[in-house]
Amino acid sequence: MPVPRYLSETASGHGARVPARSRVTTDAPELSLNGIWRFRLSPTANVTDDMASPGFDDTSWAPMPVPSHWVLGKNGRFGSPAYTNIRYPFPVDPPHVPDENPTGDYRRTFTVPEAWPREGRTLLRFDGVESMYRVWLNGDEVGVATGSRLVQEFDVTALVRPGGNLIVVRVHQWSPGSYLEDQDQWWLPGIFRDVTLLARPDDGVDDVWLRTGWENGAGWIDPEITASSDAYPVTLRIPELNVERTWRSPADVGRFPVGDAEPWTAETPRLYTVTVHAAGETVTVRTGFRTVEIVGDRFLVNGRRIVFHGMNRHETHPERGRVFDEDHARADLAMMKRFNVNAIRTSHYPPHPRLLDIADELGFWVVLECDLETHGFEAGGWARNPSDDPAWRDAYLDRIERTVERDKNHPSIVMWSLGNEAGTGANLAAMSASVHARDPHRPVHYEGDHTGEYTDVYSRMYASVPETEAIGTDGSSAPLLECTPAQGARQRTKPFLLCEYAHAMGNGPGALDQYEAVVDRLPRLHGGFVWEWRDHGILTRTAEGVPFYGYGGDFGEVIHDGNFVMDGMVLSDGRPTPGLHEFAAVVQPIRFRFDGGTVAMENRRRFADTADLEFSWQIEHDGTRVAGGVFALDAIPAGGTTTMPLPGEHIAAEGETWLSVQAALARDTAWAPAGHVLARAQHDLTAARPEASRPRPADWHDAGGTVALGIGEFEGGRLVRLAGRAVAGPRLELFRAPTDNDRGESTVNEPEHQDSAPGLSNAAEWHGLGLDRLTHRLVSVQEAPGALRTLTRVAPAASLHSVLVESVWTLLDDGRLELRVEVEPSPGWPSVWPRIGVRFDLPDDGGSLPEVEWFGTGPLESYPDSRRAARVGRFTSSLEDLTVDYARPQESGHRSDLRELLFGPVRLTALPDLRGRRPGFTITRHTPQQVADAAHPHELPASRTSYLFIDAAQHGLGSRACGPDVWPDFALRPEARTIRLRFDSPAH
Ligand code: IPT
Repeated sequence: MPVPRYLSETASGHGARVPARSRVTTDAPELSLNGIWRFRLSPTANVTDDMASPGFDDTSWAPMPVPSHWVLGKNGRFGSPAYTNIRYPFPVDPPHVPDENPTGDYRRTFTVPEAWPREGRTLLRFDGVESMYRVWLNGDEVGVATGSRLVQEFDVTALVRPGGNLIVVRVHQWSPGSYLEDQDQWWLPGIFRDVTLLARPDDGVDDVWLRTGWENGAGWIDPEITASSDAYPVTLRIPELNVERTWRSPADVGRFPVGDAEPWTAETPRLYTVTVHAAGETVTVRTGFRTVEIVGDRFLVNGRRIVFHGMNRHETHPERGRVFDEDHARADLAMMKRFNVNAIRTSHYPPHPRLLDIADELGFWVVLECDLETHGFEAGGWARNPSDDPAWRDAYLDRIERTVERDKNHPSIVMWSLGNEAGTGANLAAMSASVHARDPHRPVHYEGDHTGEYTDVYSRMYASVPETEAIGTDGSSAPLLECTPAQGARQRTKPFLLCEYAHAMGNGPGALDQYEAVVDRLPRLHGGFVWEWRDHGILTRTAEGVPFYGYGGDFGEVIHDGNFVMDGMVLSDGRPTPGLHEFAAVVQPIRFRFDGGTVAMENRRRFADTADLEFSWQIEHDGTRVAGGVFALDAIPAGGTTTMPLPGEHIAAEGETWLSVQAALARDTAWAPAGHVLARAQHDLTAARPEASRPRPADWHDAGGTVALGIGEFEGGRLVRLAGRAVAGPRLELFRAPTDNDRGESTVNEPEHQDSAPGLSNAAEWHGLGLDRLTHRLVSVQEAPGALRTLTRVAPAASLHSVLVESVWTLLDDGRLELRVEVEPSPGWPSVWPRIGVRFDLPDDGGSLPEVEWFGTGPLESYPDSRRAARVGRFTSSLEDLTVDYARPQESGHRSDLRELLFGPVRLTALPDLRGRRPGFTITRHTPQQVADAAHPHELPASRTSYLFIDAAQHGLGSRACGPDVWPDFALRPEARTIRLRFDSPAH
């Protein structure tokens, strides 16, 4: 039984395939074939097709929902999901795939209703099947198709019968099409989108394209209607605008003005319902009026330059995989709006068609990408890459045609993208030409066209901040990737965007604000799309039944790419990460500037004024609100600034005084309730006052026994109790559980980045130096009246490098206990350090886990290059919520600039050092060494101890998992540091 011929052909299909057309709402009959089908899985493609015949007995087959992926939800009964990033999970032997090719057969019967029209055609539509499938109806073959995330219709008029029908679909996991679908995601075979039977009246509207524009303050429509002459007269109506146009024949159809229309933009997503009525069918389209154009190096919508504050969005769900769920998708996009996201790149394939309706409605700039990636050829220098092989040309053209035709009516789509990481070549150029011929009103994007031969915008991924800046700078002759000087000059004549940047894997990304700053300054730069929106974790269970989100390698894959599939701004369970909060703060639509007694409020939106927002202020003394109010101001026009006087007379004599201002939604929207804060800023009003310094006690003498100082008890120089509670410490800690960025080996380093060796991760350096395994030697313990001092030498095994730590405890006149820690590294430590801090161990007091209260920054974690979302205030949190469950455990929970921390009976006050730097704190249930050893959250050992870290400094985050390392200003190099803390017990 040889495998079928189509499994080694580059063609996109055979049989009764019909050309792609727009997805619109119609009153022509439709019958959904979603539901439970019967299913059988074969391990190879060498199987007879006797199951296609009506007489075949499928009673032993299993039930299988359509849409679904057969590898999900059945505990491995039908195979498992598999994750690879770039590598093909089969031999690179195009266009062939192995005979070991999981093949799923689907069967079901359905009844064509009595009322189904006898006239006209009947089509069978598949919205998405991975990766190649062959269809039979009532025993006869209908056709074969491929293109997993692309719609395909077949003409089944001659095969469908009134009453009962049998449909059989054979799906192969691997096919020639798989070579074109090497996206960085799970391989998930099956019929995963809808299957629908469609009645097509002969006098209906086979296709409609409402090309619209908005110019000089008015809208227009230039319709293209595909219908037979029997369909005429055709009438187009927009009831809301009192528009009605009737055309007697195809020749009459043409462009006309729609004077009273309001424009559509992502900020003002004004949609109009349009009906197109023909003799045999009425279709409905939601349209918007907007014009996209490129003028010089500016990307304009309705005449104004736009900036993409975007996300790369894959279709992913922890239980359903890529199966669409409208509520989930709407919630996803509503969350994007709440976090100031204004653009989506549909990486790396067309989403379910409904997603675009939601994008039109909520308002996003969409870059709609074709289902195309051949990344696995890169390792071989792109040899045999289909993108430049004439044998694949038709397949490429077929893919882009199906992409554009289905979605061409959506106002949200402002650009077509040919695909992702497919090298370069003639077939991509041909795709671009076909889009230009078909839709001259939308530019073509493709990142891999580095020299700019066939695309309209210059696009890059993971360019560093200096490189991005150089791209945007007039007159800069800095060389551009793979470009000759002439090609570089051409690229600099185009609008620029980062189709991927700020790789959001694990804890990070850093430097979002640095990118925003250059985009803000250089108008050629049009922002970008964070990689990526969501982690792709798949909900699974350990052998003991403990649920967790699986990543590559958790499903027995032969080759896999680990947790590289967990690089989202949103965790698998839907929780936004601190990185997403940072993004929202960096791109916030209102910018505040404090100057003397005023605050200037700038509306950074391009189209919308601020009539939807309420601006307010409040003043806090040491984190407690003492005054507040609403600013009475008129709507600030798009791009405008309003300046208001600051409320003045609330500055406290003691402690800190902070003014906070914010802009919040005045009314409910489709994506957030009234009161949702879109932008905020703070201003320090604290009155300057000198800090009284303490004399250092003299008369030290050696000591060692039990010592009591205020609320502190010491044994042999070591702290053992604070306010009666068991405590151990302080102990120097230089290690943090490496973040995914710390583990990154990316060499996208600018010459400025001298801190890490190319190709060697920070984590590897830290382990090599032994920062994770420091040993301690108590050198001396000394006492003086009201004071205790220890000197400790800290160093890793086999190392000449060391750190001297002096801890001085002093009882102050007011009864508080002060600790001063001096950290002094020996000279010559190489590499950056993860942190410089001390650890206190707090074994459980037998009670429940404490709530923690602090005055400092919050509410979430922050790091030197990611702290725009952190504000000064008083916060409380459960211990559990202080850290983030990244899919792979790693450093988390550092809160910068601590002033005061309350845990149990103890109050800790943190003082600034001589340069005004305050320490940050972390409280977790695990040491960094334990966290570094766990591959999943459930692997962390049960713990009965809380660990408090007070860090004089932490290394930045960067995005080196795939992109630039930590910017030098935020890199932590070995250096002497001082930590000063005071302890008391408010209850005592
Ligand atoms: C880039 C891919 O385009 C994207 O799909 C994803 O894999 C991302 O990287 C990393 O998560 S390609 C990369 C090699 C620059």
